[in-house]
Amino acid sequence: MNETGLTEEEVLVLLNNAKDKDLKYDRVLSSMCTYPHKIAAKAHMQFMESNMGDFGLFQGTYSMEQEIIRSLGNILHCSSINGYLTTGGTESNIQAIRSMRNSHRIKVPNIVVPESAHFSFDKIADVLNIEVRKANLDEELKVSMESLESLIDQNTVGLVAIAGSTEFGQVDPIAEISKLAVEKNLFLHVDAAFGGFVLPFLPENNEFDFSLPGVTSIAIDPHKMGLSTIPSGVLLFRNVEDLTHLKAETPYLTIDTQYTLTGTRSGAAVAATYAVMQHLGREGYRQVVSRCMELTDHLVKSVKEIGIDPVIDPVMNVVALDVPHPAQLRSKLAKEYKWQVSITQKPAALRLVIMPHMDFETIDMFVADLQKAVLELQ
Ligand code: 0PR
Repeated sequence: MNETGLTEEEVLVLLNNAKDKDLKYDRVLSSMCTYPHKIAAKAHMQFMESNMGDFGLFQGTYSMEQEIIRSLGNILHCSSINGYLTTGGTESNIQAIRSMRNSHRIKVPNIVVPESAHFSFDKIADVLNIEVRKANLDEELKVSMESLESLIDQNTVGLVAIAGSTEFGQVDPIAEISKLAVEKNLFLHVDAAFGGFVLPFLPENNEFDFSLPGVTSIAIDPHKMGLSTIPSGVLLFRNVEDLTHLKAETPYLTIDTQYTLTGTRSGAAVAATYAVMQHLGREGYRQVVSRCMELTDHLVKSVKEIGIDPVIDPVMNVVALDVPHPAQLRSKLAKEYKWQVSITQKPAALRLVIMPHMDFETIDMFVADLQKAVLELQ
């Protein structure tokens, strides 16, 4: 920072220079984020000073947060819903596991998660000092029930299931896991950070939410397929007691207690999420998801025509392609063809996320370049 400040114009030049170095989403097939809906961006700007860490001062924003929680409870089949807006899937997962851990008095607690769990669970092991046991996947890349069950012991405080895995977009057998959780009296957290704004809007009925009696909490991110602004995650609990395991006294605020991990929290993200949910409605989200699925189907059909198969038939708008040398292909596509794609670990494949910023023409251009890049690597 200089002693004397710059003019607004000078600062805007600096901002534009930085913006020019950022990639636009147009050729990005590796991200679970996208452009926020216009109305979300507007709402975000309107509520930028609003701090949900002391929501006694911001009752209007707080009422919007409550409405988001109620609406999502409705969509995810729970009338007794409790929760709050987090910064995203990582915080929601941390808090869900922290609640499980705090509700038990076990010296060396563990949780069992699918091997496909997001890397936030590795952070959780470290932050919460809890053992995270990873269950094997079956050939469809869903968690194996046999492996999951074999890892449970008397120190297990809960299970995790994924509704839309980060790498493959796969959904675990959550109805079966829910049964097991009820039988063993264990908490069950569903990580629907990505899939939460996809599965309810697909024509097929994928059982993953509170309609399953064993599900105790769900993470769902408006800043991914919800078309809200960053940082918007939501953590939902079926039972209010599970939220109270996260309680902290806040004697000098306008509120007496906080259940959140962060103190100061973005009211702008609350307003943005509320605005886009009100504006799109279920019908609007159905259209967003249906278009992403049409694009995904088109992509899969096109790559099959050039001899490339998906690792699994896509369940949602995440596709992993079985290609030779995925890592080299990824860097070739980035350097020579200016496409951002990512890769999966096990099995190694090329990973594409078909977000709302994609269109048919762009997919066709990508597939043409993919074909060239694959040939060049042979
Ligand atoms: N759970 C699941 C299933 C996820 O896919 C992710 C993130 C998280 C939790 C964590 O969410 P937050 O990142 O909101 O804390 N999945 C993407 C990933 O790690 C996030 C992402 C988004 C990555 C945009 C890249 C990118 O450009 O792959």
